[in-house]
Amino acid sequence: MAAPTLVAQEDLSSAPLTVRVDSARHEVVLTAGPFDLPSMAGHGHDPSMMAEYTQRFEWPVEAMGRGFTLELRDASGQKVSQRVLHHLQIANNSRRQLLLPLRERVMAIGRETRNIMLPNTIGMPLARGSRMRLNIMWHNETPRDVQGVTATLRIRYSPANLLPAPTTVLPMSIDLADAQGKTNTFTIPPGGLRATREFIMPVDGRLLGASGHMHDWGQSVALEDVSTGKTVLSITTTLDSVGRIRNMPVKLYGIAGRGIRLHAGRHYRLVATYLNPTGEPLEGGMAHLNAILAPSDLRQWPALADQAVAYVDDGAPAAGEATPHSH
Ligand SMILES: [Cu+2]
Repeated sequence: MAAPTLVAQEDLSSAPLTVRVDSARHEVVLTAGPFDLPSMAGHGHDPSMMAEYTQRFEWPVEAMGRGFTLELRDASGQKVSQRVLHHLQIANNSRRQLLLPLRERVMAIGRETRNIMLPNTIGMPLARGSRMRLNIMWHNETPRDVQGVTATLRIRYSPANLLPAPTTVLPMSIDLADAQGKTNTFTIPPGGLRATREFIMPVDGRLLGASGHMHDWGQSVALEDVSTGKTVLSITTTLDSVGRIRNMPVKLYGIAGRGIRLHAGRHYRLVATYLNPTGEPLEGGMAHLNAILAPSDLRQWPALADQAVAYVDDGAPAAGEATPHSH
C-alpha cells in the first residue's frame, strides 16, 4: 500500500517483538528490542542516518483502545530519553484511513509526543485478529551511544463489553503531503514555509482531540473551514533555540464539551507553518494533524477496498515551489 516515507540506513527488524495481554490492567503490552543505537548527533534529520524496525502482529483482544504509555530502557534498566526515537507507528491493515486509501494509523508517537490516555468514556474499536504493523524509526540525536534499548509500549483498553458503551472514536490523520506512491516529506526553504492542503470531509462527526507531528522548526498546524474562513482548531509548538520541538500540545475537546463538529461534504483546509532561520533549505519536513473523530455513523466509514481520496490538491509544494513566509 503506502510507499515507505523514509529510507533508513539500517534495518533492525531481526530484533524480537513480544505481544501479551495484561488483562488485570487492561493493557496490551508490546516489547521490542534490544536495539543498539549509536549517537547521530550532528547528522540532523537525514533519513539515511536512521535505523528502522518493522514487525507484524495480530491484535490479541476484543477491545476499545484508550491510549498508551511508552517506556525506553537501556541494557542496565535505566530509562532512556525519547530523543533516541524519530517515530513509532502502529498501522491497522484491517481498516483504511478516512481521507486516503491507506491503512489506518492507530497511533503515531514522535520524539515530542507525550503519553496519551483518553477517559474510559471514549474508545477506539480494535477487533481481535486485526492485522497490525509496528514500525519504529530510531534516530539517536543525543550525544551518547545507547546499548540494548528495549521499547515497552502499553496500550490501555476498555473491554469491548464495557457498560455504558464508550463513545466510538477512530483516528483521523490529515497530512500535508501524504499520497499514494510519493514521499510525505517536503523541503522547507530558507525563511520558512506556510503550506495548505484541502479536503472534503467524507463523514459527519465530532473531533474530540487533536495533536500534531512535525519535524525540527515546525511551528503550527491548524484546520480551517474553507467556506467560512474560520479556524476550527490550531496547535502551536514550543521550539528551543536550535528548532527542536520542546512541546507539541495535545488538545482534548470532548471532555467538557461535545467536541468540534465536522460536516460531511464540507471543505476544510490544513495549514502548516515552519520556521527556517538556518539560511539553508531543510529537507525532510513533515506536517500531520492527528485527531480522534467520533463519527456520527460508523457504517459511513470508507470500506477497506474503497479507493476514494478526500484531498482535492497535492498539499505541500515540491522543493523549489515553496512560498516563503516572513515573521
Ligand atoms: Cu516524522
